[in-house]
Amino acid sequence: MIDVYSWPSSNGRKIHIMLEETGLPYRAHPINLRRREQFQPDFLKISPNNKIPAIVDQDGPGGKPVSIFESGAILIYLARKSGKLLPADAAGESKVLQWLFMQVGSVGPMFGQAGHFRSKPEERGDYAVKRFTKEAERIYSVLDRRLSEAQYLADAYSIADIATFPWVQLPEKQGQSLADYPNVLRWFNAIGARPAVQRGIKVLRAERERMRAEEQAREAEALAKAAG
Ligand SMILES: N[C@@H](CCC(=O)N[C@@H](CS)C(=O)NCC(=O)O)C(=O)O
Repeated sequence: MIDVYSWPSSNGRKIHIMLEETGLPYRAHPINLRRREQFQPDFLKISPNNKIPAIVDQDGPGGKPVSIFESGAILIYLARKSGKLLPADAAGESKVLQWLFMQVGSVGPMFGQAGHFRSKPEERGDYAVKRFTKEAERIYSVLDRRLSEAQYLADAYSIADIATFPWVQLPEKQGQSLADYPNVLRWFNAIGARPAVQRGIKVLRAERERMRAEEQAREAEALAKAAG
């Protein structure tokens, strides 16, 4: 059994999709980022960078529990454990890892910064908005060029596609439109149509909605009290 400590954000969804694709048995535990649960001491023990996702495989190497943080490392671990979505030959593996590392090193951080600065430009500055929007545009073009010559980021559907897909779900946050990247759009639709992906993007969503509703109710109660 694999315990996954996560939230339905872009980085969390990669692991939820991977678990659904591989069929490995898992239990999902919400780490509510809005409530800053990523800073709880118990979570820190398995995720030293205080970020989701993290997993504990109760049946790790040698039959012993093992905890893993960093989504790229988790994807590689789950691929090796299941024997799926990462080729065993060195050339095939290297191709997948190149696009996987491009996601964790470029797509995630740059799209994240673009979304962050664009969400409050008046407060966060025009220079940063321009810089990260331009970088997001450049990265979308790199992906589009690659996907104009291949169906998937590597030779076949792999953990590189799973890592990248959730980051392309809200291009408007980075000031982009998939209409401008037809090959990314074709790839995005093909991956989004996979039943395991559809199941994966729903993981922990109900918990997030329930927690949001609770927060809103608490805020409404506090406002009503303050109003007398
Ligand atoms: N490099 C990390 C990034 C993980 C990450 O940024 N997670 C976000 C959610 S998508 C998070 O936990 N944010 C909470 C925080 O920064 O306090 C990975 O790929 O796992």
